[in-house]
Amino acid sequence: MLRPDVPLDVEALRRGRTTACFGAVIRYLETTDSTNTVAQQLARDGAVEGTVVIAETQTRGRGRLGRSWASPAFRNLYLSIVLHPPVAVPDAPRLGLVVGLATAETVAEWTPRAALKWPNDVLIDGRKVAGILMEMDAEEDRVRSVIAGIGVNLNMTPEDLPDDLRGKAGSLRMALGTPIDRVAFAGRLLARLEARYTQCLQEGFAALRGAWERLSCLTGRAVEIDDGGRRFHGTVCALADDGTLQLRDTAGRMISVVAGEVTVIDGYGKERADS
Ligand code: BT5
Repeated sequence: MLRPDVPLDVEALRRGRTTACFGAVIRYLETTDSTNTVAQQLARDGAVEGTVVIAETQTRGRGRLGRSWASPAFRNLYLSIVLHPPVAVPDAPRLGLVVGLATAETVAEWTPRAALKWPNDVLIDGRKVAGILMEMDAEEDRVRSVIAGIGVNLNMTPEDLPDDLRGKAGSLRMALGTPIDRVAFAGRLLARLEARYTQCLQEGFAALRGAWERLSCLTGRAVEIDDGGRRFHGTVCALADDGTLQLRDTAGRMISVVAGEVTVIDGYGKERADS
């Protein structure tokens, strides 16, 4: 049985670190409003790249567009990482896809049923198990910092789920039927994040596109995408080298979507073409 209140062994995480930079500094908090807010403050105070904030629970865990992130204590992973990417402001949003890929690849170490839903949700059997919140601090054309906030539902049980998330959210434990070692997961996540982030900076996002596509559960699916004003309908063809989603609409025209909420018209069915 999972004991409900066992803190994450942050010393074991530090000792087992396999990265050069990510997680060299870890700020561990039992409770906070949002790990992204703490990381933003640390970045403003000069925190080095790879500084990590982890909390056992968040009182105001954030999703995108003012949405909230359910953060029950001692169950899951709520982690933010300070980045100082040497990229132009318009290129920074693509890093969200990189963080999503690394997160999905980590989940895939535990289950081959892991899938990516553009832009960066991680699903198992159509249920969301991880979400990413990227927040940038920029001045004119210079990126000062980007905070990558990652929430992964590791040991959450059905009883931990708020009513509105039932049927929509899941956890690795719910999917696999066994408790998940949070230290092992966090260690692998930091390793994969550092590897993919470094690769993206050195080789460009296009080098990661194939890996992203292989985990995507959207390719070939009929979707509706709301970009906050317009609605696009079409079939997902591919992810472009610049991170935009390529749709073919009913008239056969190709559309590039930069950002938005995706609804899959006929459900997920089979998660990935190869699973
Ligand atoms: C996200 O937003 O998916 C980004 C979530 C990022 C959370 C991390 S935790 C560490 C760091 N600190 C923070 O304060 N945030 C980051 P979005 O795509 O807008 O999805 C939000 C929606 O997901 C909500 O409106 C719910 O429908 C659903 N949701 C909320 N909590 C969830 C959970 N624990 N698991 C699965 N789905 C959830």
